[in-house]
Amino acid sequence: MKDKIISKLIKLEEKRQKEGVELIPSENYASSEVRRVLSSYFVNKYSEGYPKKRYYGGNENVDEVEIVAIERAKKLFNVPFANVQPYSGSPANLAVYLATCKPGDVVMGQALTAGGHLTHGHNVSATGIFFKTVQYTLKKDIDIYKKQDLFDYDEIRKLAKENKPKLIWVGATAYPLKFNYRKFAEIADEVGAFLAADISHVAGLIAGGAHPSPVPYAHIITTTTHKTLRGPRGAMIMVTEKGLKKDPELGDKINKAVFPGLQGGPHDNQTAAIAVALYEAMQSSFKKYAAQIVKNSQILSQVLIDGGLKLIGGGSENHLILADLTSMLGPGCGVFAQKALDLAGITLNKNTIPNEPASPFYPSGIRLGTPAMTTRGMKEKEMKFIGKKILEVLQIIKTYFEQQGKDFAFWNLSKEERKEFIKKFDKDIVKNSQLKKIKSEIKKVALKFPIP
Ligand code: DSN
Repeated sequence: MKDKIISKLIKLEEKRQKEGVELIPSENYASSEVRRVLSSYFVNKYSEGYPKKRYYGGNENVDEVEIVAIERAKKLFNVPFANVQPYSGSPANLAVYLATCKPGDVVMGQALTAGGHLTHGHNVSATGIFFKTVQYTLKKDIDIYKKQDLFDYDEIRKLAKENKPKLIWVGATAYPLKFNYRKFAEIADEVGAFLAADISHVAGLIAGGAHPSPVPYAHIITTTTHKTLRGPRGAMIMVTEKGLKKDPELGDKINKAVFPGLQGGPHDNQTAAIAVALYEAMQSSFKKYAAQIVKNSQILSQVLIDGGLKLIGGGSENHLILADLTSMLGPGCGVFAQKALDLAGITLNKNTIPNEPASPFYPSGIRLGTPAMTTRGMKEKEMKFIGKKILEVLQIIKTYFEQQGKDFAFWNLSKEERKEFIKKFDKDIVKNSQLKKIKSEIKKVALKFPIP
């Protein structure tokens, strides 16, 4: 490659990915076929419009690609309509608003701090700026570390009846348990709202039969294609039979919202890669993959619980684990775990926990998951190893905190002191010899499980 700068960065990223353990639950490794298709000649084409109705010529192959992708999506998820053009999850969700609501209409979704997504109506998102949003949270005054449905359906119903939303979202980015789509549908039906299920996180599990499907209950389903579904970055919007019954024009409205409502030319290379990912998800091996993701998540959860960590929902029923670090490190300390684990070659993200005692800027939890490492072939033995290493890293942070004095508590520091303390932590922790040792252990194991 002539561009030495980018070439070097690609090599460094390849090394980082190969030598590390990837636990960000929304990430995965696309197959080499999917990656190859992304750089195919389809990258060069413009094709505004839909199959057989394009604004430019030369789309005879693109048309076939898009038709194949649509048909595979419909078959895999058992729906009568699919649009495969959204550039990614956020524009897909915005298209749903455009198709079902007018600016200023009331919409309802799960609060970001309770595990929801920005595009489900958060006030900094366009969805919260152009629409009147009502946000529901999780149950309060319960033992959130016990396995139980954490949604407060009475409260959600009350909010829906009071505010009469046009659109209700179900789906999250940080919820470790299965969704009861039926209960959300009952509420949406009672107030005449569209129910949109954002299955971005669990789409691969649904496709592989390891999570219930919202198809009988929701009117609209959105999903990214690069998380558990293991495709390229991208998204799809589907309409169910129930959705078409509520509004026979819903598919057309979704199409118009995506193009020309929000987007220009679809990324045809991405559409082709989505088609390949859907083909892969239709194979019987994908069922095994989906089941193994959940199994791995449960094993990893148990190791963390046995090591003294408190997990939201008492463990995991899907691909995702949300751990509360307050009892181990105090409130606001997710950032230290993320940083130290990064140095140890384990990637995950800091995250708010339900009833967050600190703040979204300094969340008290970490979010991790198993889709990526399951793709690399890891199973029970490796999950136990990774869980043990995570606990060791957390212990290193705990010891570091103890060295700051017996009354030290990060969350008691002033705003300025917090920033200074993080800088000091960054400088000190990078020299920690135990972390360096863990990183080499992680690398040794990671290299045994190649990236596709
Ligand atoms: N960024 C995604 C996630 O990590 O869950 C959501 O958009």
